[in-house]
Amino acid sequence: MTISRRKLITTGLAAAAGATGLGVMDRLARSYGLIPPDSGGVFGPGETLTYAAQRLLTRHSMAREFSRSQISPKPFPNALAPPTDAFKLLQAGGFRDWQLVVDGLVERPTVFSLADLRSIGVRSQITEVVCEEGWSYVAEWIGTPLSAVLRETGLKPEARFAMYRSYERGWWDSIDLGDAQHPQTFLTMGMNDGDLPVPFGGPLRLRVPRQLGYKSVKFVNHITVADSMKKFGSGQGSPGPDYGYSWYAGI
Ligand SMILES: Nc1nc2c(c(=O)[nH]1)N[C@H]1C(S)=C(S)[C@@H](COP(=O)(O)O)O[C@H]1N2
Ligand SMILES: [Mo]
Repeated sequence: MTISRRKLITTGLAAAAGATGLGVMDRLARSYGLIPPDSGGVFGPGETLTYAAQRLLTRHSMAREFSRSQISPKPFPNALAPPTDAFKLLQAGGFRDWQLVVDGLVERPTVFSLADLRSIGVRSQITEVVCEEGWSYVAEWIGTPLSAVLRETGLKPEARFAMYRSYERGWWDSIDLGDAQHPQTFLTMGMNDGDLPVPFGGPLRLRVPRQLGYKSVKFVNHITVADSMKKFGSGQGSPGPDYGYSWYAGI
């Protein structure tokens, strides 16, 4: 997309939102694939404008990467529900039986072990986890880019979102394919040169460094590629919007 076209669309969206509102903006945004799944919620018009503007302006931008010396010495993880017995059993086995299911609108639905993911290719990034509550820390994250995993499974033409679920009850989220295929979106297995500790989401956490911490779901065990988020939960892309947190949390 050329700059002038971008400008036209963002200006158009802003003008439409300010003036006659939502009908025009909705039509414009819809025709360019810029409607977030929570556009129908209380903050709907605002969410659409934020998401659309970010998509157009920062689709390919990178989250800031830090140097090794900037790694936070003693980050503390957010509080978690106590692990279930089934999880402890997996942990006792060194997570050799951990499975990541990738299904939905993919050419080849696949079950990956952690070793399978490693064999696809492992990379590292030093990025920041930023919680919406105002704290953050920098760590090195080691893992397999989600884009590489999706290349293994292939994507059907209708694919638009990657929905991801956690082993932890109630935790799931989704990102659009732009973010799913972004070079910094990793399925992480390691942190600061060691295995990813359980409190930080080990054995497998999806790191989405271009969005707030709550999108980086811990204990990921299932990814479903979808054309729409309508059929999941309350249809807004994640549980967040039900509690006032926007689905798109770009930083
Ligand atoms: N499964 C799961 N994932 C989760 C959470 C959680 O409680 N459970 N908390 C989220 C929130 S709100 C933030 S800010 C980050 C916190 O990451 P940290 O514990 O590494 O600081 O993880 C996110 N991922
Ligand atoms: Mo958070």
